Amino acid sequence: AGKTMLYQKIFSQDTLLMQEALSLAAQALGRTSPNPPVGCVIVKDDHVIGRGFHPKAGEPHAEVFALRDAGFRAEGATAYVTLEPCSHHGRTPPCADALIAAKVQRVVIAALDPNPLVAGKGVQKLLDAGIQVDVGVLQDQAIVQQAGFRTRITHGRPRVTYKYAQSLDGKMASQNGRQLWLTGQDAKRRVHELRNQMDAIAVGSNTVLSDNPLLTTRLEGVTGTRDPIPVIFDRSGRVPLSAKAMRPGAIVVTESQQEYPDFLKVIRTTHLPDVLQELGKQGINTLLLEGGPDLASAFLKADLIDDLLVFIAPRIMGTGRPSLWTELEGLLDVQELKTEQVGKDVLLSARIHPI
Ligand code: AOF
Ligand code: ZN
Repeated sequence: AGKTMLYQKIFSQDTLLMQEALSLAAQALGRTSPNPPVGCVIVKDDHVIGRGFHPKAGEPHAEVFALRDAGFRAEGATAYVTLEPCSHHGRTPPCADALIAAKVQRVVIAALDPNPLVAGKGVQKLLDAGIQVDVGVLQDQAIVQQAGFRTRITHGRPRVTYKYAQSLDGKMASQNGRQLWLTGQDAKRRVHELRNQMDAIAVGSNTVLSDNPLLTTRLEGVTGTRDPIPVIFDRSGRVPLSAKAMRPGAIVVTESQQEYPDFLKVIRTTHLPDVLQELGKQGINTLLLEGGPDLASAFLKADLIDDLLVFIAPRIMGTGRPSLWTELEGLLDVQELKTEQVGKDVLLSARIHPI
């Protein structure tokens, strides 16, 4: 019994410290692409002596910030990292080498790095240097946090989350196709929190032409927010440059041969698998699909929706257009269906593709 209790104590301490590393990583969600969000905590004699997270691609990795914070005290300490320390020379030197040089005694890792440049080689480097390595603490949470990066590394495209709101009777827009605002303030805030963490946001030309959306992050009382990159699906080039979403850095996806100013990026195909591969090449890890039922149905038909976030408003619309209308062969089962109350609305989340 004594042994079991000791094990549980150590185990729960690992969990708690990895939780802190995950919270650090979360501060940079939506800011690190094409890199993953990563957090690191360095612990000695039950005290946290160093904290760090990867703030942005090109900047040092999480481990380096945490080691700098800990200084010489890192010798003999334990490092908790949410992703396997890298073993390669990328924009920065290998973190595994930095941990070895700092003489840490043990490294606890939440999840291995799927990047073929790393993929187990980081762990091997640490083991070869005589460091104790434990992998898998809060692995599921880490994988969810790194979902976009992991999808891009393994499939070459961003992870796609289709977010929409529907009435209690499953309608999204009125009969004439106009989108109505269905949900309450809390849901709206949640959507802006989401935009703050997603790399890019996809909309169709119908949405842009009828609503002229800003597609920015607006969170009252929150500083340091950032806007996702608009990805405007405009097959025949109908959206005018005066549309608010056509801001510098926006991506236009079109079959039209018209010229666009240099402040826009243009993808000259609307074949969805190709478009998404191109977005992946541009380093986009996460794509929030907000585009209305036409665009979303095309994504679904191409099997390119990974996750669903569905706000259900406590209102009935009667006649109207459903949120998805594409023809499927049989039923499409989703995984991990969860519910959450958000103000007066209900938020359903589900995965179509596992991470
Ligand atoms: C880590 N710690 O905090 C992050 C890692 O070009 P670089 O040098 O920034 O390397 C990017 C790759 O490093 C990225 O694709 C992923 O495999 C890993 N990210 N690794 O040890 C970190 N952000
Ligand atoms: Zn690294």
